[in-house]
Amino acid sequence: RKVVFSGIQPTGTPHLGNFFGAIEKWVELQNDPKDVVYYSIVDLHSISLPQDPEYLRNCVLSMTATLLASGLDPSKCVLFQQSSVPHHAELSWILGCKTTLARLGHFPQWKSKAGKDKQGACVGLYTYPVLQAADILLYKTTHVPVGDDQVPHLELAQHLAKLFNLSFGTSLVSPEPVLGQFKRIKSLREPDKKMSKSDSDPKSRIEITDTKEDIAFKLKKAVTDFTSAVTYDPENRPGVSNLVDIHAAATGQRPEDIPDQVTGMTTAEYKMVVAAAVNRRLETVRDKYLKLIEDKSFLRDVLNTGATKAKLVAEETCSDVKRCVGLI
Ligand code: AQP
Repeated sequence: RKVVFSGIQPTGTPHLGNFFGAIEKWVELQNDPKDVVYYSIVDLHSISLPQDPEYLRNCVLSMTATLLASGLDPSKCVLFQQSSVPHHAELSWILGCKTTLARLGHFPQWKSKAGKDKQGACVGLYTYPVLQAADILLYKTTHVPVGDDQVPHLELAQHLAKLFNLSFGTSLVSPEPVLGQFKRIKSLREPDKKMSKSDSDPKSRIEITDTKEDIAFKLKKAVTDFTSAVTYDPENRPGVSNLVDIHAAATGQRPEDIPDQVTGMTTAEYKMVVAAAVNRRLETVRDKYLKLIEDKSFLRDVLNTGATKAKLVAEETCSDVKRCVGLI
């Protein structure tokens, strides 16, 4: 039996990177009735960078609607808001007391998100991977579907599980990553950066709920290069190759197989082929989202039911760890 856990931050509307890199895998993993599957909207993580309270509140509900519209089924998985289960913060504190500053300083996410003024960055951003380890370890998770950017964070969870089991005799489980089939999707404006919810330029990403017109507009504006033909060469032609990656992911093909299908096409023409493919993949998700977002009390019910189920397991693991380290 697998126990699956994964999280997504309510920092905006999920984009193609989140969708192809994580959510599609989430939907697939909920389908084996033997497995126990937890998906969390990790709002505690999201306040490690400044958030507007009203925007954050709305994002939790719109994220819930987007995940349900993408195919998550609350009868097959436990979908909940992280801050409604207080054991995440509690276990995070305990794990943090055995995590060195040196280990946390190496994480790429800290280096990129803290900016140049590291002394001015907040503690929550630094200890983010410890909270992520707590999220995973609380449910005795065996499998964590993540984008490849999250693998270093998962290694901390593996390290802490082993360390606590050896030092204190806890029975934490060391989790394995489940990587999506597709590469990291890049920003449409700066293809050397990943596509991101919190990028200040909305043209850098295609959101799951974007209209057909939005999708075509953003792809039209996508940065490519001065070569007109479509080739797949991520190293030397990151912009065009990102479009090929998006096209491949939207149609379930290998990126290497795409250029032969579009020989003779200019990149400008190809962008519209990609736009049509992305729109086809997203249109039912978008329609379902628009219906779901109208019913806020249903969305809150889904999250509350999920939190009640999650708490039962989280409470048990947290109490066990507290006993082992001498707090109970
Ligand atoms: N560009 C991407 N390509 C592939 N996978 C991606 N993921 C994120 N961006 C890409 C995967 O999506 C999952 C949820 O991510 P998250 O919301 O927890 O945080 P993130 O990785 O920091 O994503 P964003 O969109 O960049 O959010 P912000 O801007 O708020 O930081 C993860 O499994 C991640 O790997």
